[in-house]
Amino acid sequence: MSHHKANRWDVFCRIVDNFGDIGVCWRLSQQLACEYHLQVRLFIDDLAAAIKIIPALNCELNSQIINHVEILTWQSAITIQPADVALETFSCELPADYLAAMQGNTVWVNLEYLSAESWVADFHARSSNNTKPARHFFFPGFTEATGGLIREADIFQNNQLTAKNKEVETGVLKVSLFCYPHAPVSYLLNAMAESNQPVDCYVPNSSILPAIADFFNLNTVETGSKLSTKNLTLHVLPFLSQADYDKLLVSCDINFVRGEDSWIRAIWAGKPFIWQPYLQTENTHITKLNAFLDLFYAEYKTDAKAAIYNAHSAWSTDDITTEIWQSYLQALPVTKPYTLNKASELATQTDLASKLVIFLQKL
Ligand code: TRH
Repeated sequence: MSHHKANRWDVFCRIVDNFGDIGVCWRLSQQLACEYHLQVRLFIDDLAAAIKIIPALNCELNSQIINHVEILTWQSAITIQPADVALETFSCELPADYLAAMQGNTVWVNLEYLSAESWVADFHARSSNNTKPARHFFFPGFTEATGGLIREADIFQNNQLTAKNKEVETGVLKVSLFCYPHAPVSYLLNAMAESNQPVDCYVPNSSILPAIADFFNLNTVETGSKLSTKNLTLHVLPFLSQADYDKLLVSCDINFVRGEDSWIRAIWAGKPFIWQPYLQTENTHITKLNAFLDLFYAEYKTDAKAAIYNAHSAWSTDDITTEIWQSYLQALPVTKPYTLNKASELATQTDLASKLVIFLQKL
């Protein structure tokens, strides 16, 4: 087996919509640079969009170094000497000139979307020889037979320390809310308002603010607003840095998360969470949702399991009734230790960056 020298990595990120693409690419690039001391260049097609996740970014520059990662515009890739590894993300397609310049020296890997479905293990680490050079497929996942989950060194342990320091019983349930605008937001807020327990709901600024304004009969809501009705108090936060968002997740009792990256952050926060998958055609997202629930809650043995499935299914399909929400809350004393335990179990698996580095060394 030949051992490739793989110190220089080029990561390619095309921002399709939302923050998942750049959220994952930025997190992973920093980890490869800071924890593995690799030389990482991150090519981004839309710096103006990326600034949301990388606030230090200067959109005027073709090249800049932030936290040990060199960030370049997409156009820069046209004239550049390819690195040892070209990491395409989410099948974004490498720039044609870059691809032509790769010749035999660059290993080409595509980082796929995360899914808990069982087929992932079979497809992980396969290669296609239809292209020159060959294209390798790296599938993240929840079992050792897959490419693993993005997890920075000590993040889970550090989160647990933060959680311990923050623990104060106030009798108020803390919920964070990050979801797609088509989620049944008003049903959820209504269920929280009508529930028999006071709720503090924290909403980082996102595309659901119009739905929140609607619920409170307002034209608009702004960052910093505090809105109350019955048992619900809603706090509109700014869009947080990735690190501050992690802290929010750790400090809440329940986290609503979505897509790809916030989903995994919720797991490392170790707190009960409700995940909304990215909407896909033919209900593919519901298949993904159920595969995840079956995997994550496999050892959840009580009758309350239905409450978790019902809450997820309602959140991803139509409405979330007061009854469904109340049942989810009733199950919380069981869900809480279960989630922490499951998260710590997942945190013992080899993480995605490690697996990627090992994969490249072995190719
Ligand atoms: O934004 P998303 O919906 O991203 C999606 C998914 O990745 C989906 O699979 C993909 O097809 C689509 O993009 C193109 O959700 P996600 O993945 O959770 O990404 C959000 C990122 O934003 C994540 O890195 C966390 C970060 N974030 C903050 O930094 N601050 C915040 O306040 C919030 C709410 C999120």
